[in-house]
Amino acid sequence: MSDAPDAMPRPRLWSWNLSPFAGKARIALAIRGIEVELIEIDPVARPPRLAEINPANRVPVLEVGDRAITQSTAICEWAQETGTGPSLWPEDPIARAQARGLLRWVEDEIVTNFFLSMRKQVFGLDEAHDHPNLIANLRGALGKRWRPLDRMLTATDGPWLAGGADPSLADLAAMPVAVRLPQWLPDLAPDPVTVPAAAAWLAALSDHPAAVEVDRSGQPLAG
Ligand SMILES: N[C@@H](CCC(=O)N[C@@H](CS)C(=O)NCC(=O)O)C(=O)O
Repeated sequence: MSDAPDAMPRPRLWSWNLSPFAGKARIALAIRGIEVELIEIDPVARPPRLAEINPANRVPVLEVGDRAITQSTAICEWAQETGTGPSLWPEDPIARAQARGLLRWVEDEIVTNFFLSMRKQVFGLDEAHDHPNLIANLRGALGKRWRPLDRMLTATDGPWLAGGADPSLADLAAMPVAVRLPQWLPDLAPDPVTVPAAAAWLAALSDHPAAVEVDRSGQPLAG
């Protein structure tokens, strides 16, 4: 470890093991070869310091020196700019812009429908605001996304949404779904006969070496 005056302390990632957005940040940081100190939060008893560094009181947050980066995609972009491992984006500007569009689609249509339904099942509906059928509606919406996903994937030359040999961030964002869906809601998994590319995509994501990050928990903040 260097003791040069400008040596940067190891970044600290505030995370929750079950959060798909924190999972995405853990995955991107690991792929780019950036070691972080992982702080685990309890979502029902969040440490007061979390709201100090992120007034939205959400994870993930990355502390780099005395500054904090919020929003998982912003953390991943920082990892892209400062890390050295395989790129999270295609090189070509148009392919890169397309991959950014696909990331948005994957998060809005796949990650959110799946994890919000699980969150509502575990923590309960907000009686004042949520429709009583919300969980079933979210799961129904997820089931309707496999066909368009399958069509997006058959337009590429391999298992990944933006083509190429390595997954882009558009794919990696779904890695927590790829790992958790067979464990938690196997009946909702895409059918390998009717939507084979979608099923193969989830399988390729859960087989990827970075998938170990989905299960990675940190330590609660000491003190
Ligand atoms: N758009 C944010 C979403 C972050 C987010 O919603 N985090 C959840 C965990 S999955 C959270 O901390 N929720 C706390 C809350 O809803 O109060 C990102 O990409 O970082």
